[in-house]
Amino acid sequence: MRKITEKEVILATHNAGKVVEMQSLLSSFNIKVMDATGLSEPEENGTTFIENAKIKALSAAKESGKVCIADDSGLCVHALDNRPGIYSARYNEPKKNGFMYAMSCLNDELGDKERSAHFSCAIVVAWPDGHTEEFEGQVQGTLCWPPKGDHGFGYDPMFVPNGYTGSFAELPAEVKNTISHRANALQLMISNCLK
Ligand code: ITT
Repeated sequence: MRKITEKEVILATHNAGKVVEMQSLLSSFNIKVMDATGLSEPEENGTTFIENAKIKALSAAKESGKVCIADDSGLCVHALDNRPGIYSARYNEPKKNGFMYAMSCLNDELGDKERSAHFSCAIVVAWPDGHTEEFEGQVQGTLCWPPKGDHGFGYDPMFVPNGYTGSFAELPAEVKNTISHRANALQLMISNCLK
């Protein structure tokens, strides 16, 4: 497993919610964490979270010449064969119509089917020479309706993690950053590549 020995890394994401969480999770390490401003957004044409995270991390590493960390994540609803999954950012075009609309469509599609779901996150570290390290994390929960809370981002207001009564958008950021799919994947990356 290759370690990150460089003093700077780039978070290869254009999602502001992910940047906030990843910066917080990496804040205790002696590395400068930079955002992806100015870097292009490659087409995410992979078929898994890992493949898409690899596409984003490698594209950013080659373009910037620096170590890059990418996240590909999404909500997998069990009664819908794990959809929207890797298509979560494109499900009913939340970037155009807003996440309230996407969540409402998801709730309608689910109807009275069973409401268990998980978030999945792939974290890929890529170096400019093409080397990559790959990690995955998940968190299990249930979808609620109506959505509740105003923290976090994306589908957080309708996701209640197992063992809690509040949604990810109601729980304090410190709690989400301890139990989330992203926290689990990043902790694996930290143990293997930073410590
Ligand atoms: P980048 O590709 O630039 O990182 P993106 O938003 O397009 O940004 P993805 O392709 O990985 O990222 O899509 C992830 C989708 O899943 C997106 O719609 C998120 O809102 C949603 N998602 C991922 N993690 C989430 C979380 O912790 N809470 C709520 N929604 C989440």
